Amino acid sequence: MKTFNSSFNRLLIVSYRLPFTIQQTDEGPEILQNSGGLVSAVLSMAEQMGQNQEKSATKIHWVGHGDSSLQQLDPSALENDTFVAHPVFMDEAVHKGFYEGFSNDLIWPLFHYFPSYASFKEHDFDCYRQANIRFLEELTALIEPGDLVWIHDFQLMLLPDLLRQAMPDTSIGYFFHIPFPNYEIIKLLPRTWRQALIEGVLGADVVGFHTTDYVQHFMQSVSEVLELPIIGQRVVLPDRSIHVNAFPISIDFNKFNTIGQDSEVFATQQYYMNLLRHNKIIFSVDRLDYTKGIISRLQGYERFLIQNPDWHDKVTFVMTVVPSRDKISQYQELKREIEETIGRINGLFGTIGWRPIVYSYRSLTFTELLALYTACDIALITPIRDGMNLVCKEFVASRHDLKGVLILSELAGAAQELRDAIIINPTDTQEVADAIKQALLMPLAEQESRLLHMRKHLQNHNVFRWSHNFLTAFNDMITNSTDLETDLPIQPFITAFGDARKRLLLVDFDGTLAPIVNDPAEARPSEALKTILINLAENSDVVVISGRNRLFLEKTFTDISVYLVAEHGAFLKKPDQPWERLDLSTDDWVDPVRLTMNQFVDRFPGSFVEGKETAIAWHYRIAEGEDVEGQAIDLAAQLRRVSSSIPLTVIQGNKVVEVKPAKHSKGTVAQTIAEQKPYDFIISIGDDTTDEDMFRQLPNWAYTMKVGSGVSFARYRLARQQDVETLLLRMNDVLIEA
Ligand code: GDG
Repeated sequence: MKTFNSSFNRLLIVSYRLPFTIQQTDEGPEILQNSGGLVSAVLSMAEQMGQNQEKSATKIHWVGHGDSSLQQLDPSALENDTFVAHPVFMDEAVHKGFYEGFSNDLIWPLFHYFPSYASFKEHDFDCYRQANIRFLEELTALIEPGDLVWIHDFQLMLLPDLLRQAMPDTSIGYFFHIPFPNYEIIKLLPRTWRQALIEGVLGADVVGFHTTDYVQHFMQSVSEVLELPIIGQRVVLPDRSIHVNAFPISIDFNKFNTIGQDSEVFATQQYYMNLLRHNKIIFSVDRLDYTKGIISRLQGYERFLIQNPDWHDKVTFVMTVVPSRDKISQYQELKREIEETIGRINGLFGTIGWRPIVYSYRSLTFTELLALYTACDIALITPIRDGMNLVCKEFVASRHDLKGVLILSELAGAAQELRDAIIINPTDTQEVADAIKQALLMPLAEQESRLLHMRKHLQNHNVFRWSHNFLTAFNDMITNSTDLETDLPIQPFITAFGDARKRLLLVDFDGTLAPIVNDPAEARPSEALKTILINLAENSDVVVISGRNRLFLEKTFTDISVYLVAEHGAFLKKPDQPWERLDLSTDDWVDPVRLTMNQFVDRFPGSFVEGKETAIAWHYRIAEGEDVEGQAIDLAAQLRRVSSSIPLTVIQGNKVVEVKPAKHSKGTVAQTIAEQKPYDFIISIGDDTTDEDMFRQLPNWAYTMKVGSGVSFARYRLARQQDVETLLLRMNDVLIEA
């Protein structure tokens, strides 16, 4: 594995928020670094990247939104030993539409599966784009060759592609901190927005999510929205590919483990326990948000109190809600509902000496937070949806005493890792009530064993591992960027090919041997590929199997000793022999089909009809007009109704609708050829729908390969047309070595 510092010069982090607060001191303003997980992770990355470098080179540049007060500051005030802050300023109105509007009122609710809270405003999307462009302007002034730019979160989904367009050689990473929802949710976005957001993210070289579910959802959207091929963890573009994977974020385990034992934390913890008369403590802390499941948590606790009167006066729920966005009516309403519910529960069950819920609406100091993590008997973390949730990980890490129980919602990303928590569904009030009771009664030995498992996991999967894995994915991408994009097990395949005695290669032409071009007459295989085919044909039977007519194929493959199959199997030409016509059907169907197709030529300028000897095709690759794709489907439907004395096949291919007699297909001819000799190695490669007949009709041990995306009968996949050449080259090399 390459080391980080061999690949990158400086690290530039871009996130909506700068992780600093500015404090006025006697010496003037000073930046104070926040101590969040991202900052710790980034600091460790900087250390890894800059082991042998001058200190100034290892400083991390952090680009984030700055409010206008920062504009007055001297730039030197925005730098400390580790960081240089680069505030991005923008017009207040743009910021409002970008942050409060598109980010918080659309993406946040939608991506957390609250579509009814989402507000779709064109103006906000416009502001979102403008704000992303403002970030771009700041970045382009900053970037130097060799820098690694790591962009964070849902506020900056357009930025990776904007940066790729502006500075194509930049190394760009992107990490998404909230859930990526399934395609049914993404589909709610207007087409142009969803396309822009997904294309935006794909500007990066490496894209990270918290869980494999989010990765799958993203990949599904990539394939539905942009129809791009996906091979394993890569999205394949014509000129590069993007590595997409799960990198579950975590915490600085040692920090929480150590501070959990700090004397000030201990004193505060004892103070709380005394105040609460050594009752059992249930603790929760969340930002005020509808995704956090605060109301259903309260309902679960209420149900527990109703069903377990013997626990009254013996348990206290310490619920802290951290103020957030409470100027917005939806959040004000949520706050009111939370406070009413708490008031009702306390009124119903409380006594002069016992408050069932101790509620505060404020932020805790770090010491208070740690004191509550270590004082509580139960951490009750029940979001309705959460990208990861770090609070539950921090609770586990701070429990060096191996006491306490974590109750965790299955809808938090963290539930995929912390399997030894009591996992609940937060909307199931009874399940929450039962989990509270189970936790209160849990024997110490079981608490200890569950915590030990979870702590061991977090010790290994800490925030440093997260950033390390992300950077490693980067290095691997760069090292392997010219690799073949395929899911084929290459080594066994090459060995099988080299060892075979009788080999058959069946290869489609357009989109397989030759790239797709606007004018079909211009399609050509590269000279390098022709040479490979000439070499391969010396030791194997190579068949070019196409829908093209005889003349075109013969002209394209003059002097190459390959078999040619024209018009989807209607004609066969063996090396050095004349053409054989395999299809002898009547042609009473041609005229009505041509007539219908000509009507479409009139409607869509640029499209044309190609008449072959046994087939007829309408090509619309460069056709102009509305919804050509939809109209092509209509044409195919009309053509299926044409009456004829023989059965016909209507093929909807890559920008072409074609009609031919049903009797012959690439499948029938491939099967006939495959049965003529005792082949012990067969490979067939194709990209189009007609190649599916071939994949279906060849023996199931044959290596069938689909080029590009889409459903297929093929066993394997090659991502791009260029991969065909790379694969054939490797096959050729093994024969030369032998
Ligand atoms: C996004 C995703 C994902 C909370 N209250 C207080 C306080 N905190 C600290 C906690 C923790 C952090 O804030 C909250 O962690 P989350 O995991 O909820 O993270 P967010 O940044 O809100 O949200 C989330 C995360 O990104 C990371 O990718 O896990 O799913 O929504 O560190 O300790 N800290 C103090 N007082 C408080 O009252 N001092």
